[in-house]
Amino acid sequence: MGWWHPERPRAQRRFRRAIPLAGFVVLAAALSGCSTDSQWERIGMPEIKSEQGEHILQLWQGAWIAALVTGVITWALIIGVPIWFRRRSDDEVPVQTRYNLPIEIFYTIFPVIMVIAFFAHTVRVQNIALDEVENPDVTVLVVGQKWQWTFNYPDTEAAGGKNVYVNSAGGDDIPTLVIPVGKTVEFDLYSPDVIHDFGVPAFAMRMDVVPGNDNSFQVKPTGTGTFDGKCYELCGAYHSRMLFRVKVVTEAEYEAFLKKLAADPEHVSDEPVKGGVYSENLINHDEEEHE
Ligand SMILES: [Cu+2]
Repeated sequence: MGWWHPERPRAQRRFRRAIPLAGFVVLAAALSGCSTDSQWERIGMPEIKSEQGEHILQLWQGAWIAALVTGVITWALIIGVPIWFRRRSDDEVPVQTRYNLPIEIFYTIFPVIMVIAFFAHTVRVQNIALDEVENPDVTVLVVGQKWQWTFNYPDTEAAGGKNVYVNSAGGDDIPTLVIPVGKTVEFDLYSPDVIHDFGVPAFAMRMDVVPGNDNSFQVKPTGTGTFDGKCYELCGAYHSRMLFRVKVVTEAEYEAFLKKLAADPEHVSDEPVKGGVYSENLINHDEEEHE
């Protein structure tokens, strides 16, 4: 093999050093930026205000770091190899490689390991995010109907044991769901008509509201403030109107809010409000049809 150009072994050595170096640089840059102060560091996620959401944000960041490290190594190979191993003189015969067993084993096994790692972390974080404690501090019966949200507070009773709820006052009014900070809040999801999806970006949580299958999830808000919520499932003509606000307040403010609500006849009903007149007609109509 004496006819090999003397440049080649040096190029190969340089190439071997470059791969771990590129990976290390990306990993170091990514890990040092693994805080949540800016949207760049959160990789597009909003500021997260729930304990469950923090785990989801970490999964999101970790997945991007892993994908980026893989990407940089792959880009370095695609761009680097033709440069490092280019023909350096006209009378040179390129090295005639048919296969490289270690590399073939590497690029078969490594993606499988990556998929297993992504899967394991996703399952781990999903289990944390969907974990429910036996006795949540607050329970809200969330009703998604065509086309608005109603929030019943079954833990609270108005005079005479009546139900307390919040929904839209009609027109452009958006209902506001008020919950206390630092407490475990359970959302029991109910739909009288079609599939909706109850979600709050600031909590990094959402879940389908399926008629006949009452889902639930819990969040522990980590900061006060007012956040946007919406329906995440295209549910019909006025799906875009299914907006709501979430106001996370201190416990004292929360107690005062419930007291005020219970004293307001507009927010008190005999039974939990599980759909407006429209959906009640729809249910009655369906039942008549089935009789
Ligand atoms: Cu909807």
